[in-house]
Amino acid sequence: MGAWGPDQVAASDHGAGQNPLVETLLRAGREDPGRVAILTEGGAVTFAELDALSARLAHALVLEYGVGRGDRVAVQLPRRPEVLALNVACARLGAVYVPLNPAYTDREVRGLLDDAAPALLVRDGPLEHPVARVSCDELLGTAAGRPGVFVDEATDSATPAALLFTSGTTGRPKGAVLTQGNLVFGCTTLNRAWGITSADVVAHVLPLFHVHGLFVAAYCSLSSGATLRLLAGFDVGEVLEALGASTVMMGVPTHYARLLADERLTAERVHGVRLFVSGSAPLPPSLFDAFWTRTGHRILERYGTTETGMIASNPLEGERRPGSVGAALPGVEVRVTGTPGPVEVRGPNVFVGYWNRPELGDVFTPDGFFDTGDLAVLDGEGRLEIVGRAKDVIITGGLNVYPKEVEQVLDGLPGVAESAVVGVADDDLGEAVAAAVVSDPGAALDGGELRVRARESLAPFKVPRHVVLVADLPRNAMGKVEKARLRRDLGELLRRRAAEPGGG
Ligand code: MCA
Repeated sequence: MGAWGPDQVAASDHGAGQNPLVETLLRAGREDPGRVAILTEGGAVTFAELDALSARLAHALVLEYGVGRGDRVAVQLPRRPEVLALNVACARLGAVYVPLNPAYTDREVRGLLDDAAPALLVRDGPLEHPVARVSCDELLGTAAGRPGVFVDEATDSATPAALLFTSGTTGRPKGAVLTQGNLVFGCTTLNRAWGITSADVVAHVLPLFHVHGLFVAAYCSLSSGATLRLLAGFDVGEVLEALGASTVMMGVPTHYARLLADERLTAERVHGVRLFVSGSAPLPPSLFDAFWTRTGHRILERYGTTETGMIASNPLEGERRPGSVGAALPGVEVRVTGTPGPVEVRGPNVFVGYWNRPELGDVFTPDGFFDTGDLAVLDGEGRLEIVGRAKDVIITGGLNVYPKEVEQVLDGLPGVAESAVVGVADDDLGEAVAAAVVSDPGAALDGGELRVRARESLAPFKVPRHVVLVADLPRNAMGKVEKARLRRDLGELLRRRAAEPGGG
């Protein structure tokens, strides 16, 4: 298998009167419904309220918008507790949740909607697209008068639950189909591995449209009956304040670098926190060490991908090694052939295929492993060290950017003959997107102007931070752009520029 589409979704098995995802997410809360599930600046949502709101939303989705089992529901909303209720509502219907980054441009969203063909888009602003659309407040208004209980669609672990787009090396995003089973396995496994219980308060600073923020941080919290402290964004002062009353934080290395850059981060301030988790991008050992020295905490680094959820983790008890992402999680099989070799994964965490992409063929090995595209060394004790990527991807602030997608946009701008995009080292973001651009003969290009024009087509995090105009691109004898050399040359140039007086 490997290509998924509407036919497969409709044909997936009906379960025996159960819905594993809804039961997993709401079970702990139902045991103590008065407990706070989500805490925001605006107030608290109890588990009973979350349960009832998700039921009302499920009624509204069916009755007003005709959403049924297998239908996609695209959601492009800012972080607010109702987004989690909407996600649970989709699970109640056996529908497929399609989260979209609010920072995407309309061009990007239209492309994803054409592919996902959702029954409904929940988004606050207008959009030129034939899809049925409703704003979050309108949907909540419609849901308000409905019953707070709902007979959940019977599903099973094979029922598709989410479609998450990851950009690809060709520049065309691919939708990874994750099942209810993938998501249930993911959060229950992590809760055991990291000891998350109803006694925890999880400081939540991540986007709610990626695996990390939604299926790891939020799902671990909800499914264990913990309290999710949903912060408005990543304001260091507010995060430090929240950490004073939290027990767990999950973040990307940029979050930890930003906390460290603030002298208010002290051991006393985070004395109630028992666990800091990092993922989505490599955690530099220097950052691990500096955080440990300042706070006494050894950040727990773990590793995963959109297609596989979480794969490996450093231990809760025992040695957390800088530079290592730890051992395979229980129930997950990891295979690395070679030193280094590609990380291949098999298990209940692994997605079922890409949406509507039969041309990709079977994306699994004959014995059912998925190649993550990362390169690693597996040591004698089963610990993984990620040493590189086979895929041409830049990880900036925990977000993946595929150079091809950016190059296609730059190449389409007037006056641009060609471009090449690479990641360069960046203290804050880990890597920053940088572009080398060759102009058409006679064209007078300006880097700042190119960034503005690129921004019209690309979400801001994909827009190159650095645009360098060059006479030509470094190529090998075959005429292929030498990305490694370009990365080195651009890195050096940018470092020199930053060191000049007034640079930076
Ligand atoms: C924001 N900007 C960025 C990034 N984020 N530029 C490059 N890379 C980024 N990651 C841009 C904004 O568009 C803006 O540009 C300027 O930087 C400042 O924006 P601001 O909103 O203030 O940024 P921020 O709030 O400081 O965001 C930085 C951030 C954020 C907090 C690190 O990027 C973030 O939340 N990252 C986490 C991503 C994540 O959850 N990844 C998980 C996916 P301008 O000034 O031009 O407007 S991966 C995953 O799920 C896998 C499976 C896993 O293992 O976890």
